Amino acid sequence: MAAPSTATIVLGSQWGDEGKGKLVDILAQETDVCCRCAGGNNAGHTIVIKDASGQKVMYDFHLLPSGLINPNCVGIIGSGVVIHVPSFFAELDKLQEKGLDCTGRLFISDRAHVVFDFHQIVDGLKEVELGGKSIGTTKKGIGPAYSSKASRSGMRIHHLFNEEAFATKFRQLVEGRFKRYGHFEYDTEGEIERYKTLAARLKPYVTDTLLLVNDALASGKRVLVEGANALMLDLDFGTYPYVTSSSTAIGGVCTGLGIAPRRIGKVIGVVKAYTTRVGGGPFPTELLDDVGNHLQEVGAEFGTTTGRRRRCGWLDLVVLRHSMLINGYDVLNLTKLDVLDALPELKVGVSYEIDGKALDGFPADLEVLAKATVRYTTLPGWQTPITGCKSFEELPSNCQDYVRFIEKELGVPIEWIGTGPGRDAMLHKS
Ligand code: 2SA
Ligand code: GDP
Ligand code: MG
Repeated sequence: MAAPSTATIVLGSQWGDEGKGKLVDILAQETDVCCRCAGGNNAGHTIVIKDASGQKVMYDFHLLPSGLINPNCVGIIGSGVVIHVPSFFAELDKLQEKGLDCTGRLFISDRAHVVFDFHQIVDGLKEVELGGKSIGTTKKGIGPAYSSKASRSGMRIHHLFNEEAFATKFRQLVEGRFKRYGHFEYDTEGEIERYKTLAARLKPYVTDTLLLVNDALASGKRVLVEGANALMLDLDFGTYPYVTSSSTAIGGVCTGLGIAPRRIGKVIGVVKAYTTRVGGGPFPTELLDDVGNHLQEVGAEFGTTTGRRRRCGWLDLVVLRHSMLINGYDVLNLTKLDVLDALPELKVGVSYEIDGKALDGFPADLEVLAKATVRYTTLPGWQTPITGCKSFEELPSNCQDYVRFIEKELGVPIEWIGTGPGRDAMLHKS
């Protein structure tokens, strides 16, 4: 029997949309099992590949692991994920239409929590209550579903299979929301009926994934974990309250899959060559000028799930050091370097200062953060397209210097460099 293996972990290091999906798809070509451990269908992972006839095909994954593009890869949705069952099927059907059959190779944890439509309605109502201080959520019901989980009133996937108990609990949950938010339009009995059909369709996918993933590791299978959202959106370590409601950091891998820390292998941080954020909340290196618009347009920075315009700014090393401290990246994947091609000079945020004194870490208190100014280092641009480059050495020297500067500042090697959206636009730097 093969020696036990460890899982390779891909995590977002900034505020999300670094290009995790693309790396996961590439790594999944050599992977047996690909897992999601946190978040829900708020996530959006875009993958651009060429089919056998050379036609461009785009996939957008939300709840399902991106590794499923490899037809031999098994997908696992772990207990830390929150699942909106109709969206799960919508995504599955869309993949099927594109010729990707997941039958028999996709499994959902029976311990995962369910996101109901009323969670999504409540998500919208909470945002309205917050007024000008709204989080800018995806309105997918993620926060309210994790709230139900934490307050021990949520429903897990296994609850869907006990019709009578489900109906009673479901009515109680909806009544609770009516008490809190006033009566909103909701067909409670219709939903209970709908979930009978959904549960029957869901049954073949549901299992104790805890055993599945641990068996895979014990038997030496190659296991890949796809992080969702990113470190700065982590419930504990992100810019709270402008965060998502799950543990997007390395800890969420253990709690969201039920694997021991010693089963964690290589941890890969995905770093966009600049910074973006979608939704509300602080963004110290944000550019509200033509350069910001340039990054947004050239980088096609629109939300994969909601289509919202993403805010753009310079690379922020304070964010990345904070991220590195918590996730302990072994290597990095620097993505979207090509988006910087046309810029004559590039700034990189190197420290935050208050009254001329550099802060030690990333501040917990957003009021402190608001008082800080960013100190930048300026590097020359390369003003040459890099998408066709096939090796690190082929990159213009200013571009190589930008990469080396980041490596040196963070003290972590950059193993891959993204030079375009396609699967083939990824350099492996030795
Ligand atoms: P939520 O819906 O409760 O998780 O929102 C809370 C905050 O988390 C942010 N968030 C995201 N940020 C970046 N990308 C995400 N996925 C989509 C994408 C986003 C989209 O891939 O583009 O399509 O808009 C994502 N999901 C959640 C969110 O903006 C809030 O700031
Ligand atoms: P994720 O949430 O981290 O998986 O990232 P998203 O898929 O939400 O957003 C990243 C976007 O950038 C997607 O549209 C990708 O196709 C695209 N992308 C990924 N890597 C690169 C790259 O190196 N260059 C360019 N130009 N686009 C990239
Ligand atoms: Mg995304």
